[in-house]
Amino acid sequence: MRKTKNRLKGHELYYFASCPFCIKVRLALWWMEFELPLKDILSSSKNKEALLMGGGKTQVPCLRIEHEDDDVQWLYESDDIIRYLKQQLARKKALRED
Ligand SMILES: N[C@@H](CCC(=O)N[C@@H](CS)C(=O)NCC(=O)O)C(=O)O
Repeated sequence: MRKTKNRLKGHELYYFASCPFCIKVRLALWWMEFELPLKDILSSSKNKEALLMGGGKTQVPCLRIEHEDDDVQWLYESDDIIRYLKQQLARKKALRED
């Protein structure tokens, strides 16, 4: 297994282990070598409550994104999350090449 290199600050992934859409997103995270806190909503009612209160529904996967202006975004839909992660990876690569 490759070593995790890219720490995603201000991001959390709400998920549960057997959810296929969550597995898809976690695989993408692994491929992109991103590291971020994982919030299991089945093993923790506190995590489930935070997702419901913040995002408005308990659907997973959901990526909580804390923007630099402290605005918080709750991004649902595995395809949208993966698209966002790809953008972040491209951004990080561009910054490294500067
Ligand atoms: N289209 C969504 C489907 C996500 C989905 O169906 N998640 C299920 C778990 S596998 C879920 O959270 N269901 C419970 C709910 O919607 O509250 C995606 O691609 O992320």
